[in-house]
Amino acid sequence: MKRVFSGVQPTGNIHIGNYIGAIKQFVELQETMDCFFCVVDLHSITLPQNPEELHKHTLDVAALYMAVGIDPKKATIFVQSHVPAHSELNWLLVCNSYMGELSRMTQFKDKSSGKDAVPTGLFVYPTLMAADILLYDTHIVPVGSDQKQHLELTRDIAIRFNNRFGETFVVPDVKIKEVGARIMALDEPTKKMSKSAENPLSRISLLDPPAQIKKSIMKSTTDSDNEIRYDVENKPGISNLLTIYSLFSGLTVPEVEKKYHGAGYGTFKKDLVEVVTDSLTVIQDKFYAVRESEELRIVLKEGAAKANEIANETLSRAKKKLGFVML
Ligand code: AQP
Repeated sequence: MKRVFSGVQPTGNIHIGNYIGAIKQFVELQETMDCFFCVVDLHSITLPQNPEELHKHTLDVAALYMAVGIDPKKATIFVQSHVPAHSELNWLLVCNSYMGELSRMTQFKDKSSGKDAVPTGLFVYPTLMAADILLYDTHIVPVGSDQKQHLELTRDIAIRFNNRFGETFVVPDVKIKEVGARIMALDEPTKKMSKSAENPLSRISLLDPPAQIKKSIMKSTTDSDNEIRYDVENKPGISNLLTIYSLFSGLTVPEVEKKYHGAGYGTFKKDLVEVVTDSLTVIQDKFYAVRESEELRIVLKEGAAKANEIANETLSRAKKKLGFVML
């Protein structure tokens, strides 16, 4: 059976971009593949985090995994810092990667730009991500398009290690959705929607109350010609909203365009509020039930045990290949 690995950082509340671009695929993949879904808390501290919020968001992301339909009987849900092999393999990979290739990562350039003091962790974020993926002999990594470059680097690192030390790692393939792989910010639709963007109206979080969802959508930036037509280059705002409508309603983008032919942006946005709110209310009801339950900690404990077992085997394999003495 093919193995799947993916993760989400507990850097804030999961937004509909994370959901549509990545997590919705997790739910589908768990039916046919051996899936590992991780809350990547070690990644999140590559930029400063408030400890109380980090703690809360870590449990929130795990509960949201379950609320959107990831079934712990079918998939393994765990927290990255509960599996020490991630940090250890990261070091082995840091020593088998180059400053040049890491400096070329656009996420590093974006997140470090304008900062006087750039955390070293931000620079080696991609080797930690490679460690996450390679530890589980992963075949497929479902992610949004912003992670494509990191995946390519993971493949390069795995191939290089295998060539130098002999077959050690499975070389993974990336899985990016055709529609929804890059949901844009509502206030600035040429930038991607992000958990850590300053303006809360730039995103819709899965836990936003209906009034907040309404405010974000009704205030979203659109052009002035009032024609509901998908055209990313000339009409990025309305095209982004059409994508969101399509993915929440199950209609294709052309079907949505047809439905709203001749209608104004106001009508379309009002209906979009309803479509998104209806879906998120169902998720939120499940979330609050799971978040309060004892089940969540049990799932994370069992997930960590299973993840540790597999990760430790791969780590030992890599250490032996490097020539470390094993007892
Ligand atoms: N806007 C997006 N559209 C589609 N997919 C997205 N993803 C992120 N943003 C979008 C995908 O969601 C998964 C989890 O992302 P992450 O937690 O690893 O963090 P990120 O990619 O850095 O995204 P954020 O939400 O913008 O977080 P911050 O603000 O902390 O940097 C990944 O598969 C990602 O591709």
